[in-house]
Amino acid sequence: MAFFLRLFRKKKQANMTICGLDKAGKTSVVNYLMHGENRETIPTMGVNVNTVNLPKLDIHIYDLGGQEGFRPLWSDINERSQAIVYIVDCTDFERFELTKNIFHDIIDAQIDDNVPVLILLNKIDLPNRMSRADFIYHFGLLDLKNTTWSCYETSAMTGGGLIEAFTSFIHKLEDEA
Ligand SMILES: Nc1nc2c(ncn2[C@@H]2O[C@H](COP(=O)(O)OP(=O)(O)OP(=O)(O)O)[C@@H](O)[C@H]2O)c(=O)[nH]1
Ligand SMILES: [Mg+2]
Repeated sequence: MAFFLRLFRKKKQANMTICGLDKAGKTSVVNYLMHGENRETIPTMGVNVNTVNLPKLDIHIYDLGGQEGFRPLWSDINERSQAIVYIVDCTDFERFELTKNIFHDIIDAQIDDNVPVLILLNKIDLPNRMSRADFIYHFGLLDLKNTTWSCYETSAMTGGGLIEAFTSFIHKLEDEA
């Protein structure tokens, strides 16, 4: 009986939000995940939603617009998400404090402690970038006591690091489904 119930049980759903400042590479990362290649993007106006159908789980990916005017939309979506991906442009030293503050506001005010957080240090194909170790320290990741986080270097231009970053993150979501 349990076997038949499993066969006909409705598949689990999870929302995954992709956050980060405008031009960090959120849509480019989603494009690489969906199509296996870099595709030209335009700034996201509001939010794009894509669904990935895995055997045990449907993941609804919310790719948020990062421009200032769209950021007030984030909290409602983050509050309904089971996973957060936060993307930082590793060459954007000028807006480091801004993106750090926005990140910590999400962690402190918009998600529960049990929501896993994947941080991508994106655009590693470019020169003059911050190192992962410096980033982890200065971004305050070591101060996060209750959040399960992981941090990977990625390039949505070459695809570098994306498989490594998402494999264990998505398996974790599947296991929890
Ligand atoms: N060199 C390099 N360029 C990238 C990378 N990822 C994104 N870009 C470029 O950065 C620019 C912005 O990328 P998007 O993916 O549109 O950025 P976004 O975070 O979705 O921006 P908003 O939608 O405005 O919030 C585009 O010109 C991309 O081609 C990367 O890993 N390396
Ligand atoms: Mg975008």
